[in-house]
Parts: sequence; structure tokens; C-alpha cells
Amino acid sequence: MSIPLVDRAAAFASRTAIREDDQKYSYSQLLERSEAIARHLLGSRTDLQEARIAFLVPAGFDYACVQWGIWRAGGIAVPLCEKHPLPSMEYVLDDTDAELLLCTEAFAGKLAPLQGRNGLDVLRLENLGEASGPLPEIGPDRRAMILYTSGTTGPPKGVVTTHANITTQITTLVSSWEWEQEDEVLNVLPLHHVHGIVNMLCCALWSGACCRFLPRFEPDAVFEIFTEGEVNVFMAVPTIYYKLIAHYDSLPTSRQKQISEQLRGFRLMVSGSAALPVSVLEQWRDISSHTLLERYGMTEMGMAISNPYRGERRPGHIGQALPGVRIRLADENDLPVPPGEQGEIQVKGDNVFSEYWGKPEATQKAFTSDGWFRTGDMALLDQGSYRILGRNSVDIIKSGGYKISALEIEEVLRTHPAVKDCGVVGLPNVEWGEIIGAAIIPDGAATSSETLVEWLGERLPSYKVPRVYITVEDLPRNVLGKVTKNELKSLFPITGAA
Ligand code: MCA
Ligand code: AMP
Repeated sequence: MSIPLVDRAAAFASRTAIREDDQKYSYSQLLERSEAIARHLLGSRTDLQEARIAFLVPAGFDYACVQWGIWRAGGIAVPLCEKHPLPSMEYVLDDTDAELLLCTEAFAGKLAPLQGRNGLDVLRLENLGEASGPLPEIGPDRRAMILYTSGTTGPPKGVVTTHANITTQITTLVSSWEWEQEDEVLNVLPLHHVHGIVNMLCCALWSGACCRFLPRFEPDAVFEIFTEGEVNVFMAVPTIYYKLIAHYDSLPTSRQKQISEQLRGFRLMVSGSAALPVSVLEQWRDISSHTLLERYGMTEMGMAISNPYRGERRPGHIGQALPGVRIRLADENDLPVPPGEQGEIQVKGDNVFSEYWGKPEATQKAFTSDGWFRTGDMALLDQGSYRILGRNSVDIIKSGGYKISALEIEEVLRTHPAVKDCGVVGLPNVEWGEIIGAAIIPDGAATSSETLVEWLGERLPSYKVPRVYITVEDLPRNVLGKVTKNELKSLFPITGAA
């Protein structure tokens, strides 16, 4: 058996797979280019045997070709993010023990210092040569991808998904949301997370549809593309809908009418990765005549719960289990709660990941003794539809749709010479879901927040850098000496509560 997503592409040969700037790339081109990349990666080998191949290429045709090329050669794809500073990339490269980092010319300068690090080869896509030879057969249980996600303990963990996991994640969504060949989805999300990779890129390619890219999210450019009239599917995090609404409100009435008319004809609009405020759902409904389809997922399992494509989409709810996904709500002893009571969402199914890379203990802890994956999200089944109530760890923050560990930021902050101690929290905010706040106990004279932002930006991705700072003499603690984060939150000024 080979890779179903790739195998299907021949049937769509002349159709457009990817649109980027003014360029259109067909499924044939994707097959040809990814085959050439796979051959080059193999060189004299017959199978990469799950070697980790990291890559940093712009979202678009190159990205899809590299992803497929790695898969077709038998490697594990490890996508990096251009917004990450070098230390964050080094962490991923070291943790996966990647043998190769593929990049395009645009990133070559930034990545040059990594050449030779722990035997790593940094190679430019433009410099790949010709190679020939057969490609290996890839079984469904082979590891396919490692994506990094924050946890409650320390630095991010690599989530390993197999080809079978990814195929299940794709096919569940394709059938539930009725993807069609004629669809064109606009993808403005980063391609180092499931939302952009699986829900949009892979689902579109599975369906013979077109995935269109914008190099970065920019409201005016999004509306420009919407009104061209070819895109009919859109998916985004709530922050993006918030920003689109704010931009729409600033436009002249004639332009607003044009946009609204176009949006009415869309087939599907989805929100997820963070709770969608009901106010945002309602404002977007006024603009687009669509009730956003809110769904719930996680890097470790793709999508698990979704409002229906056809049928009632309940504001403030995430819907029902997707086909093939088993859901239960459990108490702190991993026992199912009685009907109507809240509990942790636990999940079973072929969509669920296999392991955290190189972390057997963390993997074991993530599952119950009878194999349910613990999400850490609390929910209630309310008249047949799940409603998220929060997380069971106050140290996990969701900002702009990114999952962020407060502890990871604290660890980095404590290495600043002017920081004696600190506490990091997520503060409710209607635009970002949460914005990150840091309470600093200075070591000597207090350092300005601008200096801290700059210093942190060299060490952490910008979305992990706290935006609100307060100086404190001490952190509130309980009798055991543990920082009481909810009390700490109340010390911050109100920042646009959700
Ligand atoms: C950026 N800014 C922020 C934040 N991020 N302020 C507060 N909190 C933040 N988190 C500020 C910057 O400092 C800057 O301010 C200004 O916003 C613009 O920054 P920029 O980086 O250009 O922001 P952006 O490009 O507009 O980004 C917003 C975004 C982005 C597009 C919403 O955050 C994004 O792409 N989010 C999606 C993440 C995602 O794909 N998550 C899915 C994970 P100034 O102008 O003052 O300098 S997968 C998942 O969750 C599961 C599987 C699931 O269910 O989907
Ligand atoms: P990540 O680790 O980046 O994949 O983020 C997964 C987390 O995003 C989940 O554990 C939830 O906390 C959150 N999430 C995803 N979708 C939703 C949603 N529709 N509502 C609330 N939280 C969500």
C-alpha cells in the first residue's frame, strides 16, 4: 500500500491543486515535483525509513511538494515556522534529530547558522539535482509527521501522526463537511499546525479541490480575494474573524455590500482552534449570512467534535462527535461522569496520534489505562451538543489560536538577569481569546516591558511573548507555596475581556 492522499491525485491530473499569487499549479505538477524531491532525498537509499526531514518553505506549491516528497521517500515531515526565532527552530531540529533541513532561497540566510549543527544539512530546494530510481512502498502505520505543541510541563512536545492517522483525520472531515472537487479554500493559517495543514491543505487535495494561499493574513487582501468570486470555503481561528469584522466595519457601505453579497454564496465557513465568542459568531452572521460551523480539535487527534454541516449549529457549542471518533466525559479518576455533569473530554479513534516523539512517559500519561486520550479540556453535554467549559490546567493559554505554555515562558523569563521570579497567565480578551500577561519580580531595578518584549522575541516565537507586564513584590501563593494563578490574574488591568 502507498499514501492514499498522493495516490488519489492522478485522478485529478489537470485540475488546479494550488493557487499562490497569480500562479496555478495542477495535480500533475504536484505529483511530478514531489516525485523529483522524493528521489533526490533518497539519493542512493531505497527508503528514508522515517528519517526526520525538517523544512521551511513558503506556504504554497513548494510546501505541498516538499511535504509529499518527504512522505513519498519514506521520511517524517517536520514543518518549521518562519515566525520562529532560531532557538525555537534549534529546539525542534535537536529534538527530532533531523538529518536535513530543506528551505527556499528566502530563508537560506536566516538558516545558514544551522548548517552542520549536530550533523544537520541545510539544503536549498532550488539546488536539488536530478535523481532516478523507484520510490518505496509506504504502509499506513508508518510515521508521517511531527508537529510541536505546548503542554503543561516545560518545552513543546513533538506529536507524531502516522499516515493512517492523517488519512482518518482527512476522510472524516471530507465526508462530514461534504468537500467537493469544485471547492476552493483560502488558507491564511500557518503551516506548522493541524488547522492549516490537515483541515485545509490536505482536505482540499484529497477532494481534487484547490487550496489557495496568501503569504500572510491581511484583512484587505482576504476581502479582495473573496470578492474575486472563486473562493467558496474559508476556515480560520476566531481572532481572524474578529479582525475581518473590524476591517469590514471600517469600509464604505458600497464595499461592505459587495463583500456581503459574495460571502452569501460561500459553501462553508468554519471556526476553530479556540472558543468562538458568540458576539463574533453573531457579527459574522450579520455580515456573511453564515452561521460559522464551530468545531473542536487538537494537534494530537485532528478534529474530534463538530457542529453539523447540515442541521442546527448552536452558538457557544462545539457540536457532536465526528464519525469514527469516540468521545466520553470523565472525572479525575478517569471514570465516565453521569449524564449532564461536566468532565474532561477523552477521545478514542484512528484519528488519535501514536506518541510524543522521544517521550514515552509523557505519551503514557496522555492516555488512560484503557486507552482513552486525555485532552485536558472540560466540557458538558448540553441537549445533545458539547460545550467547552475551560481547561483543567490554568497554565495552558490559547492566544490567536496558538496553544502556549505559561511554564515555558516563565522558564525563559527567569533566565533574564533582571528577573528574580515571574508568573505568566492568560488574560481574557475578545480579540485574541487570551492575551499573555507576565508579573515580574525584578532583581534590582525594573526592566522596561519594551526591553523584555525584544529580549523574549529573540528566544521565543512572537505569539508566545507576553503583551502585558506588571511589576510585583511577590507572587500570590497557596499554603503549599504554589503560585495561585487565578489570584495573579486579578492583579492585571482589564485588557478587553471576552
Ligand atoms: C500578534 N500580536 C499579538 C498576538 N499575536 N498581540 C496579542 N496577542 C497575540 N497572540 C500583535 C503583534 O505584536 C503585532 O502588534 C500585531 O499583533 C500583528 O502581529 P502579527 O504577528 O503580524 O499578527 P498577525 O499575523 O495578524 O497574526 C494574527 C493571527 C495569527 C493571523 C491570528 O495569530 C495566526 O495565524 N493564528 C493562527 C494560529 C493557528 O493556526 N492555530 C491552530 C493550531 P504590533 O503591530 O503592535 O507590533 S492547531 C489547533 O489549535 C487544533 C488542532 C485545532 O483545533 O485547530
Ligand atoms: P493545539 O494543541 O494547538 O492543537 O490546541 C488544541 C486545543 O485548542 C484544545 O485542547 C482546546 O483547548 C482548543 N480548542 C480547539 N478548538 C476549540 C473550540 N472550538 N473551542 C474551544 N477550544 C478549542
